[in-house]
Amino acid sequence: MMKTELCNILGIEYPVIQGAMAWVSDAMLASAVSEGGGLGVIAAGSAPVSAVEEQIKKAILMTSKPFGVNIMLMAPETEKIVDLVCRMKVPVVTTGAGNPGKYMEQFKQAGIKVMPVVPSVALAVRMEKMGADALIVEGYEAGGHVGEQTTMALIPQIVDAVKIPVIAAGGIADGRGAAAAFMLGAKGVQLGTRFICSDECTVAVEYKKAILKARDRDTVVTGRVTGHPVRVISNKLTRELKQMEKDGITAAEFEKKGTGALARAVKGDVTYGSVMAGQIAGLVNTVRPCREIIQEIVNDTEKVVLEIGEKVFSI
Ligand code: TUI
Repeated sequence: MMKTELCNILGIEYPVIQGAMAWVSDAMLASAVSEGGGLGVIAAGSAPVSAVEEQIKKAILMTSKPFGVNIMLMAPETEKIVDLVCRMKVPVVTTGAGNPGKYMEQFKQAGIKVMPVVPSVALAVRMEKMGADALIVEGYEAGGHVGEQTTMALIPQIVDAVKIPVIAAGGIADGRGAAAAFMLGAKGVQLGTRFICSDECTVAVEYKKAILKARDRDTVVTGRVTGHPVRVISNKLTRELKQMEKDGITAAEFEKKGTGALARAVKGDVTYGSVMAGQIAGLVNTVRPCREIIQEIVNDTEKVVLEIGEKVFSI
């Protein structure tokens, strides 16, 4: 069975984490993933504290299994969200888009398991020293805010630099991707795009259809001028943004045009909204219950590791 030390640390059945996605991963999606044996994660994004509290309360009612809350560190109310998750003693916190160092002690005091997203070996080592329970290593293939390093290159380098478990994210949507990540030394996998195309994900059907329709080259990275580039599915908005970037748009102008674009996509405007998705979107061709998605990944990962590996070199 697909079990790793990460399962024991988090109290979950399978080392499959649902990537937090602002505006997308709510209590409905997170509880479905946790009920399916993985770890569901509510994204706080830049939502008000009261809305995040409501989602945490919902998740507590919808699952008795562990779940997580992701804190996006660029959000304006980060400190209040940190206080909230500590007060509510959510089982797991993941962080993204910044260094959570100054909150680590507070999380640990509340008995919360902490898994920061780290984009480099240096931050990975720092986070381990500060008491992180595991690390999420997310490559350039991922959807949303991305760094420059790929999953393939970054995972083994961070695995070699730390002792705590590493979770691979970015470019994984099936058992083959998961098996590859485990071969690189990961002890868990995190999937975002795959879980958008689940029955329980509450985004507009147009968002799911945009992913189902996407092919290998349909995602682009925009917003390099802002210092926090994002990967999205190409559409009218990205074509305009790319042109404006070529014409020398300023960071402030870019931010202004981008404001509200993710929410628009989530509500169904996939032409002029920001349809965040990873490079692996082309591999996602079905909308299924979270439980089935997890089961298929677990079954296929075991199959690849146990059966296919053996066949590769026997011609
Ligand atoms: O955070 C993400 N993905 C996201 S956040 C997001 S919301 C957003 N919307 C518009 C513009 C920007 C963001 C959409 N997708 N993934 C986790 C992640 N964290 N990727 C990279 C990082 C990261 C980057 C730098 C983590 C730590 C870090 O530290 C830098 C430092 O301060 O040392």
